[in-house]
Amino acid sequence: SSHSCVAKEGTWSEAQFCCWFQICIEGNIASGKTTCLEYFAKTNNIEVLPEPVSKWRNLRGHNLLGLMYEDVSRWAITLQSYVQLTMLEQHTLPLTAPIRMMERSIYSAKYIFVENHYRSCRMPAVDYEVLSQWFQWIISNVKIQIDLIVYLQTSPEACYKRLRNRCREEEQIVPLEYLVAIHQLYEDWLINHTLFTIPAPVLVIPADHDLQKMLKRYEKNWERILSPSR
Ligand code: DCP
Repeated sequence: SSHSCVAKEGTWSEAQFCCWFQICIEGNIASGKTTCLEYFAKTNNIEVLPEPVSKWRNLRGHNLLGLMYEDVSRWAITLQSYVQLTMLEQHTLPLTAPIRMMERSIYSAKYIFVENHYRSCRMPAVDYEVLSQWFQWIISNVKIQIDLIVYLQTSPEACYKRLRNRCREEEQIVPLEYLVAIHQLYEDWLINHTLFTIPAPVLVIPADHDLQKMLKRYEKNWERILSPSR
């Protein structure tokens, strides 16, 4: 099947989706996921979910992201429980178009970020176990459909430069080593296959290039992303 199915006028209903398809964009912090989503948001019949990071920065006035970077051991569990919830919300929202694209997934939240905090001994084992139990329950009991993972593969150095340039206040204390650790986990998970299972086929897009070149890349990979053979 292809994505050429056209909806009747009016609102979408699931019956109209002969081929609905869900894509997660994965990659390190500041790897360019938002730019990628913005590019595809211009396409007809694609629903792009806004990134929940604004929620993480303001939960009834609490900045969970800021707290986490200030004191990882104390606040990582707090942020990551809320990340897990907001990701679950996104995965289970009713579809409004035949193709859905979202930034990251409940999988990378757990396999990359929680795992990194735990391995670097900044998350107590008890916090890790509680998050793991929640995660296992969720993925065993809730249908989370992912059909394709697009991995924006970057060098940690390129992400570090972008992160410094964009000046998101909470992130200014993030050291290069943190991005190196996240990068390594992503590589082990999606490329080396030495870490956890992969929930969907992976399309790798090298993403160290500047914005213009990246937009060209997306143009070139348009077909492969939106209608991979299956
Ligand atoms: N974060 C986290 N734990 C997660 C997911 C994200 O601590 N499970 C943090 C890392 C960043 C911030 O949240 O400081 C936003 O992360 P993203 O990489 O999702 O968003 P970006 O805006 O950095 O992505 P990009 O620049 O690729 O668009």
